[in-house]
Amino acid sequence: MKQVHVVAGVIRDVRGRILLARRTEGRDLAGLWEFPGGKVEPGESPEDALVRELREELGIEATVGAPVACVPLETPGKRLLLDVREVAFSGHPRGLEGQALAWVPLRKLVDYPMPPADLPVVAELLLRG
Ligand code: 9L3
Ligand code: MG
Repeated sequence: MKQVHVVAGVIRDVRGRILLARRTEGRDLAGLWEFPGGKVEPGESPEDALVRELREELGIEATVGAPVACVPLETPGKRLLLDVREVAFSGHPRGLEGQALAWVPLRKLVDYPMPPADLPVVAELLLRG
């Protein structure tokens, strides 16, 4: 079975709100809100992949911090591992691939429909408070 290693960031503004990105039409899980990130490429470290993805998708310069959650998920076609890290950044996030962005207070994260792999991440963030 295909193994997919995905990295994503918890990106916070000065008010503590968290950045979500909406997956665009024509991709899997279109319309759902996710922690921004993407696939680790062969030979790439998870940290380098996250910095690259956030530069490509949001135009920010990220510094990868502490682990938040690591979520294994098996779907009919593939085995996914979602590795989520805290991220510090410089710059102003923009949806460079046409995706909508939202800054969401911690307690409102549950109002945003998300891919299954992102839900345990929300649970972990809520536990931490
Ligand atoms: N995925 C789930 N949650 C996330 C991210 C960034 C990605 N926070 C899933 C969606 C896809 C797979 O990982 O099934 C690969 O992501 P992408 O390369 O399509 O963004
Ligand atoms: Mg992506």
